Amino acid sequence: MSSRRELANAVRALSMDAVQKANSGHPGAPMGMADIAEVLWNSHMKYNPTNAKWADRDRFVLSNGHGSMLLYSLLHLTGFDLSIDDIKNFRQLHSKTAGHPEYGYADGIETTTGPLGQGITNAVGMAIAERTLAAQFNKPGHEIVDHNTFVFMGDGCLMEGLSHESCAIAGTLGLGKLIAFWDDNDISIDGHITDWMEKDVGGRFASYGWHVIRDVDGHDADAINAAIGAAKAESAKPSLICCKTTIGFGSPNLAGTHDCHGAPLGQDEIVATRESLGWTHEPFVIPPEIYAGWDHKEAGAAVESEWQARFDAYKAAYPDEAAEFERRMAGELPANFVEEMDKYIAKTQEEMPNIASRKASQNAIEAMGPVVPELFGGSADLTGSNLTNWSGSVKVNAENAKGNYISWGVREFGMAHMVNGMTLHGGFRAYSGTFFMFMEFMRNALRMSALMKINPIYVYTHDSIGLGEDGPTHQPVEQISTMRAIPNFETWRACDAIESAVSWKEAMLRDSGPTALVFSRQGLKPMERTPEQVKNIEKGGYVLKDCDGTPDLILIATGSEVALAMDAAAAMAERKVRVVSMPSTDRFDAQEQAYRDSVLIPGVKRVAIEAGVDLGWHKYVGLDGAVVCMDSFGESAPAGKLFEQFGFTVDNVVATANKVMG
Ligand SMILES: Cc1ncc(C[n+]2csc(CCOP(=O)(O)OP(=O)(O)O)c2C)c(N)n1
Ligand SMILES: [Mg+2]
Repeated sequence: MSSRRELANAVRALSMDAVQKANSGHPGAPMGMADIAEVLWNSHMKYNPTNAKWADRDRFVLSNGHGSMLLYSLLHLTGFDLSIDDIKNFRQLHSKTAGHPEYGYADGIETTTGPLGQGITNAVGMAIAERTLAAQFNKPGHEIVDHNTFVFMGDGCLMEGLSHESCAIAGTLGLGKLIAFWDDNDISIDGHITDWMEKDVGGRFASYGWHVIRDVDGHDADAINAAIGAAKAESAKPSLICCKTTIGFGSPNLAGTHDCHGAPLGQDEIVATRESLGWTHEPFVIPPEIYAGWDHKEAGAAVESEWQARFDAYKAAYPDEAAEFERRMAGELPANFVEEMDKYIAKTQEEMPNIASRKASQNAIEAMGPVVPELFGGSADLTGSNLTNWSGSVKVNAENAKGNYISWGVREFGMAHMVNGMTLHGGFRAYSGTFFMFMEFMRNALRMSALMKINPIYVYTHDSIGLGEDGPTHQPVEQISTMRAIPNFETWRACDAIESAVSWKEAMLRDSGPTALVFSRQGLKPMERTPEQVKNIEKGGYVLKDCDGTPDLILIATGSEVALAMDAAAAMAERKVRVVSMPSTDRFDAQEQAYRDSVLIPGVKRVAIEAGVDLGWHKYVGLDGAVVCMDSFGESAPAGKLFEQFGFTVDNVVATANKVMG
């Protein structure tokens, strides 16, 4: 039988050889963490390589995503669908083995990592999801949800502010099944970290309320094994296992230095490393006894079938709950969702409430709540302003896991990446909430959810200068345009309660990308619509008010500026003016050309109105059109005064329109 060290050396060899072949990549971390990974994956972790998506598997997150070859080696060796050719294709176009682990590229990759601090934060979200799903579904004697979340992270993840946000709340919540390993190797890219790393990581985590296991030799399998055992035994606190390691372990001349962090070792050093490790096999050749030592297919199938038997017993005793569990883990909405939402939308159009769209958003959540039990909300300490809660909201906290709402604290970036983690875990449709301005704190989480094709919902209230007196620090100006620039990201800015309800419905129906719902602080006048117009809202842009014959001008507006466009059109009664409401340019762009041409008739002059920068609007108005917009930051004043000050008036729109029409 191969020794643990020999098994770990297979990871080292694959990692250094793949990086060498690609002539790029990061051999240091995989070689340094190989012994830890070997103990975890061979002796502790619960997973089935032939069914990577098994619901009750332990989750594994490589937060130091630059060490991707570590994960690829583990997936290959244990028997996931990742061949030796995939390993040889490391970092090549269309390979499963991208530079950093990419979610959806290969079985067993639980999240895309690379931006440091993000993986650990996703992992906290996964652990929150596990805990709450267990509380919602487990019954006495039937533990169908019961798994750990394991995270590897380096010094870089710990230096990132993001890790403070998520690890602090993980401690507060007492996430006992979260177990993180710190690759304490004293090295980051600039060299030895003494000059820039905090001195007492263990103390920091202890202060968060974590169970800290210090001074574990990350190259001593017995010590690692004991530490994991101790971590699993602690159920009231998350555990941090501080593993002292040597980066590039095995490389005689480069181990322990930053030179092996992110560059191939070089042919000569690889030869020397083979010798020092006693690894005599050719590159990409793994002897059968090593494969046998790693192969987890049989053990994985056994552990899953043991769970399946438990699930079958649960299903027999609680058939409805079992069906709900299966539906939720499959990410399918309840069968009556669309019907219920359409009823709610029709009712809202009938009642035409004159309310802020943030209130309309809350009303939509209230309508969805009883229908969609997987809805999980939260806000970064602005619940009363974001109106992200509803009458059925039950708070999740340290004492109570069986809820559907969380106060994330003042942690926007952490919130967004924890929500991503919950989404990746499965079983929840999770949404976050904050002031729109603070999307800036969250930007990389938005981007990562779009990149991963997952569907969290971002609720952003206080959408423009319309928020008034809080002033320019809180008034978004350029945010909506930059959000529209993110590929595979959908942004909605509703003009009234009806569009708000539709935007929620569309966000919920989206299954391969995230959605931001942008809402106002101030009241918005409801618009009259025919049923056909109500139906067209989901197309992202539609004719809200038309004229007879070909228009002289099309006014395009979003959000609070739609009412202004309507007033301006009324003031130009002598001209033929069409008003287009455009709650989502992303969605409108996805419509067929014929529909888009029917709304924005080719050749007709256009003016767009939005209380944000003009970036992106010339695509719709052309070079002979105009945009009534912001070209500076806002000011602190009542909203009405600000709209006047910045030109969002009927007079200015009419003057601009007249100039365009000539
Ligand atoms: C947010 C972010 N900033 C910077 C980087 C670039 N980067 C990749 S690895 C790394 C150093 C990480 O140090 P550590 O986690 O200790 O990794 P080790 O060198 O020990 O493998 C940096 C700065 C990144 N990937 N993400
Ligand atoms: Mg390091």
